[in-house]
Amino acid sequence: MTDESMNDDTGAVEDGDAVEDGGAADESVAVDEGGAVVAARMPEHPRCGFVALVGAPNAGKSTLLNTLIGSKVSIVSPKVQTTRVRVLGIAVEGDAQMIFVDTPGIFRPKRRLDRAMVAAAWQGAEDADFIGVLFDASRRGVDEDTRGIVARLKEQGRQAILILNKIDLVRRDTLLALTEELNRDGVFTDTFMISAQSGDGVADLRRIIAGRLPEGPWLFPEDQISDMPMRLIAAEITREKLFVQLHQELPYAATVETESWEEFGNGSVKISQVVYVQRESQKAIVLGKGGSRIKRIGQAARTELEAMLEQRVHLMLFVKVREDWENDPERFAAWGLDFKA
Ligand SMILES: Nc1nc2c(ncn2[C@@H]2O[C@H](COP(=O)(O)OP(=O)(O)OP(=O)(O)O)[C@@H](O)[C@H]2O)c(=O)[nH]1
Ligand SMILES: [Mg+2]
Repeated sequence: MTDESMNDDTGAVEDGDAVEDGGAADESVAVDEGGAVVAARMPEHPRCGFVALVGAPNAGKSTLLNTLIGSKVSIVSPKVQTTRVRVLGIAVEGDAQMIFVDTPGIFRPKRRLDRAMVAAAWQGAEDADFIGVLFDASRRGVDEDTRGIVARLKEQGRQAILILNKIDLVRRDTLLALTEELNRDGVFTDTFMISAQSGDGVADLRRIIAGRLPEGPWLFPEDQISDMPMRLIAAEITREKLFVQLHQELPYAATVETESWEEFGNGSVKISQVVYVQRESQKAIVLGKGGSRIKRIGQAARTELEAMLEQRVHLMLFVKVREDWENDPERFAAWGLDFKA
């Protein structure tokens, strides 16, 4: 069965053990009955809220999330449809705890996975106290996907702020024309012009958002920056390296899952992950000559994981063919996506 095919070229050995629970690395939050965080610093008049970042694919939502919280929690790539799941990034500004929700790009879905991603993005917006719509200002004009987002917000009677991103790439007069065009529907209360990459304008954006969140207790400890379990973050990091190092269509045919997570007494950790592809030919591409490609991907992922976890990481990557992973309910469940969306 191609399903079970293992790759030995990577130098990785499977230990054959049952999948370990990576729970040791998962963050948990202590909450009292009212749902508020206990034993954390809490200002006298706390404010707290969910801020959804939505927009067309590639607008820079994940880059902005990372810049807003000052740490990388969401993966970024030059390709569209990088983000597949809803990612939370948490930051404190003054008395306010801002819980930013990075969402998959919103576009016209074709495949089942696309539908689930777009549904997750809208769910993120619906649950939020505050919505920021990102637009890549370096595009030639306003695209259909962004028009659709603005129209739907208008239909729902929801207000949002407009965030024109990538201003490092455009001239000022273009920005003014875009601002005018996108504000015609009266959906946006404010327009911000930023560069998520350089950080230009991001501090102002943060301050304004913090000031507008509703009063309420903080929901996470002050130093927590995400709610994503480490196993998932680790898989996402490897997927980012796949996206960046493999070109053409292949990235969309691949997905990564963390199978086991084993902490050792000497402070190191062994993480085993499976890269699922849809065909044997794709497996060969991911492996590269003599396993050289997967090795480079693994090295890049390990370097980033070590910096993030501040411990030594042994990363084992296996490549398996699973023809229909895109339509496998189990994969969707692992990402928190709705299979029936
Ligand atoms: N020049 C420039 N590039 C940016 C900026 N913000 C993001 N990018 C680049 O735009 C590309 C897409 O960024 P992402 O953050 O992955 O975009 P996204 O909206 O999360 O994309 P999806 O998850 O696919 O919907 C990456 O190559 C980023 O480096 C910016 O302010 N300036
Ligand atoms: Mg993204």
